[in-house]
Amino acid sequence: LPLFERLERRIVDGERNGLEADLAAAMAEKPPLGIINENLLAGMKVVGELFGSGQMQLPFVLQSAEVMKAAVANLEPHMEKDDSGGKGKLLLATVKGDVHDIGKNLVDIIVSNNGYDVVNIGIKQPISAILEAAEEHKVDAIGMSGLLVKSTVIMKENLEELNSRGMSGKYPVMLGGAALTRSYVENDLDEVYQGDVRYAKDAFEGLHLMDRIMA
Ligand code: B1M
Repeated sequence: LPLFERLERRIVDGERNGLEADLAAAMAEKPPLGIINENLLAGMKVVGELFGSGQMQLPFVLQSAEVMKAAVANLEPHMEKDDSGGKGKLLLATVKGDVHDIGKNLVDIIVSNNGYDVVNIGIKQPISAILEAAEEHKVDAIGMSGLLVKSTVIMKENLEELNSRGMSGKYPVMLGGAALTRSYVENDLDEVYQGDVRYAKDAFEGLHLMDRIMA
């Protein structure tokens, strides 16, 4: 297979052998973010389709996710960056009950490479832990990620918790993840949250939202 198709195929097949060499060759042709967006994410999309239609079993999905993570970790040091920090601080968490973190970690990379500080507290985080970290680190915004349909319900409950603790005015909230839709966030959840809640379709929109929040 040609190089870029081979990279996509590596994600689908969960094939790590030779990954570094292919990534090095790919970086001679395009920037790391282009490789992630155009090739690696295309592979993850296929994985999602195969899994969703019952043609791929969970352990293989996990292997694909691991190759994806290894590829991103390999590319990350080669990205152009302004990692001086200081433009503002974002807390990131995957919500309670949800282990998916590839998307959240991409948001972390893009936002922190563009002059923001990110406090990434990981997966399966209950709202109590999210709020504790937000207060401790004095963040400017809270970002929650979730890929399961049930995570969209958890996000709603989390916003209600922020309301009832009187913290909605303090924390703008950014939400992302494949199970969300823009209209669910911007219509339904906007009705629920007394503060500012916004939807980010991808990591770049997350960065633009941070720019708007801090403007
Ligand atoms: Co899971 N999984 N999974 N899985 N998995 C999905 C989400 C699913 C849609 C697959 C499918 O059926 N087609 C399905 C959910 C169905 C539903 O809820 N209706 C599903 C399921 C069912 C499950 C399990 C329940 C399976 C099981 O155990 N039987 C289980 C859940 C465990 C749990 O969470 N409690 C499970 C487990 C796993 C693995 C562990 C094997 C693995 C995750 C590994 C990991 O993340 N460390 C995994 C994977 C890899 C997927 C798919 C195939 C790929 C997800 C991914 O990484 N995509 C996924 C299929 C799909 O999404 N269509 C699927 C690439 C990533 C970059 O995209 O995270 O969407 P994404 O991020 C995007 C944007 O959404 C956005 O930016 C990113 C791009 O720039 N974004 C944000 C994300 N978060 C953001 C936050 C922001 C801003 C933007 O601001 C805060």
